[in-house]
Amino acid sequence: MFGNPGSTELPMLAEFPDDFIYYLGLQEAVAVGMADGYAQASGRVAHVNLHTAPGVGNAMGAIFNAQANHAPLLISAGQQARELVTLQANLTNRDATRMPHPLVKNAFEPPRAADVPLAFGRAINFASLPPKGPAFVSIPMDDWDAEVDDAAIAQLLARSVDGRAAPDPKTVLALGERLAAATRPVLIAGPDIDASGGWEAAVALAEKQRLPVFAIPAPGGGRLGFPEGHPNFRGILPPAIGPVSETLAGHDLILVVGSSVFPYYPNIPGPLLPEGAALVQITSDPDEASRAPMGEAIVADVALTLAALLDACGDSDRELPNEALPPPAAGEDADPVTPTAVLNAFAEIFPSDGIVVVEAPSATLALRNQLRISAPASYYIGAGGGLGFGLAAAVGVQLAQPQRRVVCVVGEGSAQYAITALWSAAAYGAPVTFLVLRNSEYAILKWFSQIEQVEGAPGLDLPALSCVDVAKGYGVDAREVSGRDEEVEAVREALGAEEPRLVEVEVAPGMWLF
Ligand SMILES: Cc1ncc(C[n+]2csc(CCOP(=O)(O)OP(=O)(O)O)c2C)c(N)n1
Repeated sequence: MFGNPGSTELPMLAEFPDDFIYYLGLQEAVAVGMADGYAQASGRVAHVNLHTAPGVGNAMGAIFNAQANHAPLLISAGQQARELVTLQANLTNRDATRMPHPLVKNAFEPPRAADVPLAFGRAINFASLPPKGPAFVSIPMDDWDAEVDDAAIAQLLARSVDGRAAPDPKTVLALGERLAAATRPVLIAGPDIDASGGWEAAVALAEKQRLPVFAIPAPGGGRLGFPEGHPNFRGILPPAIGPVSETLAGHDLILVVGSSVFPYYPNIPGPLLPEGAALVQITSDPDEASRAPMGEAIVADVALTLAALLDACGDSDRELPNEALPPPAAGEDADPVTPTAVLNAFAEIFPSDGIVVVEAPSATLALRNQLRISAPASYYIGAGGGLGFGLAAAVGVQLAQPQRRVVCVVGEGSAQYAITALWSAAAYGAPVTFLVLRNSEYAILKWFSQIEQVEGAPGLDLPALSCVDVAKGYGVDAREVSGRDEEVEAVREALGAEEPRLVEVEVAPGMWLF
């Protein structure tokens, strides 16, 4: 259980069982962010417990991220005692189930104390059924004294729900035939390929049908859906309508798997699809299918659909039209060092089974291009774009995957939104390496200013902001380094440590695409 407690939650935490661990987040955004990372990296529902109205309020940005990430979370929150709710005693959440809307799949406050276990079971099932996401239960603090029916609890504990839906075989056969008959089909790989366990099937399909593969638009986007060092991989789609259809020009069948169509960001208008192209989306999320502005959709489990599609089409002798991506650039020799050079050096020492959690907006594309991560469950970025995911999720991912090393690559601006996650990393011995890229500005917002033709916006510079002393205050060993060589030495040492470490590198300002 992740959480931050208050008086309304103490009765729930009484006689906390030995076979549970409580991971304290010093602010609710951190508690939810850790739970999000843990849920995604473990594939299981994570429980996060929040403090009545103000705790839920603090957590809202992180709940927004968890929803975008399709992270299965049971979110519980305390509530005033039932007999004091109507007179609205202090800390009453006056509309507890409305507050987390529209960010949760279901929000509920049981009408009777005896229904609390059933309400928990219901929320857990909501969270884990597709599309996975957060579900919320509010519990009046005096409910924990109520007697429950042991037989009913035994029934609840014995339950399981499985929501993996197989696609209609006829639809898959027809798609297989269309794929084989297409002249220049292309695969667009989204985050639910990885989350559904469809990574190998996606690779096998691309190889069998000789499909060039693009990743869905970034920055943002969530997990990777395809190995980025694979010869079929062609790069990352740009994040706007016009540029996406320009990039996909010449393709006659666009197969989008495990994603919305598309996670666009800046408003750069243009045709939704290139001339002569058809689009088919495979998603387990009816909402993603419903809101797509073009194309057809199959709503079913992504991994099951990929496996069925693989069976439905034969080997193609189609030529792969383009060369594989060029090797990554090393980056300029500059002072301060460029993010490209920092990430190029990092790629040399990044362990083959390492995991990266990213929240470095102006350097995300450089990171992708330098690392070309090619293993499943190895890359996490907030799909929603709300800052505060990075540090907290990195701790949660590390707790879920103790045998792998987690590196959190983070901008010094982004780090502030969940900075107290450093304390949780130290307190629970999560040996995350935090690699802070300090450029003393909100670089991506300066880049956006150009796109949006905004001049003179205030609040885009971050002078004298360093994470090193702050990290020490939270119990994390931290050092500032300068240049490639010092960075490599410090990160290598951090990767060998048994506790969290923070390495901050001063980098050149600006936006870095490679
Ligand atoms: C909760 C939240 N608040 C504000 C923003 C807007 N925002 C997007 S990127 C960014 C700057 C991040 O700064 P930093 O981590 O230093 O990265 P850089 O852009 O310099 O690479 C901000 C403030 C956001 N995405 N989420």
